[in-house]
Parts: sequence; C-alpha cells; structure tokens
Amino acid sequence: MPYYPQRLDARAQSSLLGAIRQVIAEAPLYTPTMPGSGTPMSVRMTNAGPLGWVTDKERGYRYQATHPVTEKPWPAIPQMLLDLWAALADYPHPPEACLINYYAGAAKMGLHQDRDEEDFAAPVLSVSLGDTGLFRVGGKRRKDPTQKFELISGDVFVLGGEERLSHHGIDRILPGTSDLLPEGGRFNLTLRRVTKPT
Ligand code: MD3
Ligand code: FE
Repeated sequence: MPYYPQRLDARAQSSLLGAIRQVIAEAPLYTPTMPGSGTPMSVRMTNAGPLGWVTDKERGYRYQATHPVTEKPWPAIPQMLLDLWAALADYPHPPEACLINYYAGAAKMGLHQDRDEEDFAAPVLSVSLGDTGLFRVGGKRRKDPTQKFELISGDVFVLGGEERLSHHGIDRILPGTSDLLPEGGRFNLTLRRVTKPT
C-alpha cells in the first residue's frame, strides 16, 4: 500500500481541518443507515465535490450530487486535497467525491470493499486527522488474511491497482492520541473518482 506517514505536518493538518470545518458548516455530518435494515452506522458522514457517497434504508449505497438532509449540492473539495491527489494519485483526472467520515468515541467501520464507483482504475486516497485509528486490511476475498495498521493524524494512503478492491475496516479509535481536535475523535477523508472519464 503506498503509504505516506506524516505527509501532512501539524500546520498542514490544522489548515486542512479548517477547510473541513467549513465544508461541515455548509453540509452537516449526518448519520447514514444500512440498506434494508435501516441500522444506523456509528460513523457520521458528509461529502465535498460534485458527487457524494450516501446510504439509507430505502435506496442503499450510492453516489449523489446533493446532501440527503439539506438537499443542497455538496461544497467544493478543498484545494489542498485536490493538490494532494494531483501529487500522489498517479491518475490524470480530478477526484469527484471527498467522503468525510467522523469517528467519535466508540465508532467503527466493519470490513468492506469500496465498490460503488464505476472506475476502479482510479485509486482511493485517504487522509487521517485527529485520534489514531486501528485499521485492518485484507485481500480481494473476504476470507483472505488481514493485517493491522495504525492510521495516525497526517498519514496519507493511496490504494490503487490490485489493492483497490481489498477488504478493509476500522476496528476502533484510540482516544486521546491527538491534540488536533479539541472535541476528540477522528476524521478520515477519502478522495475518489466515481465516473469513467470520457
Ligand atoms: C483499502 N474509510 O470510507 S480509509 C471508507 O478510515 C473507508 O474511514 C476508512 O473505508 C476510514 O470507505 C478507511 C483507508 C482506505 C480507503 C479505501 C480503501 C483503505 C482502503 C480501498 C481499498 C483498500
Ligand atoms: Fe472503505
């Protein structure tokens, strides 16, 4: 996994956090629900960019151009993130979605694949901010063995090629491991290309 530990220094992390807070002011974090069951996820989410990833009981996992609660278009992807994509993604088109996950206290995310995009040729780029996340990554098959990593504030991962369809999840957050967020918890930002470029 191309891994850039501490790619963002403390100043870059606070500046990016400021940009994310501006996005959230326009497009508040909401609680997504699982397809079918309607069970709420423990992670809260919002998005920036022309498309955002959402899920609810009735319509399931999908990308859409508007916030499910405010029904307004998502705010623009912060320039810093577009620059990071241009520097690291090795993909000649801009990302269309920036999914913002917020993990408070006991929030976690079960093992899954990211496969709601049309274009698996594009990588997924992940940035962590705030408390450390215990990340688990396996293989293309659900039963493949998994490895554990700590995702620390300022770390950047680029998942492309063979790894693009690896199973992965967040087991838990380690409280009190970063001073970046006064309220505690962890933000993860993922940049994604959704549609095939024409
Ligand atoms: C490995 N987010 O939003 S980011 C997600 O920390 C998601 O919030 C986690 O999984 C988080 O879908 C993990 C790191 C990541 C992102 C995409 C991947 C790892 C990946 C795609 C393939 C393999
Ligand atoms: Fe994922």
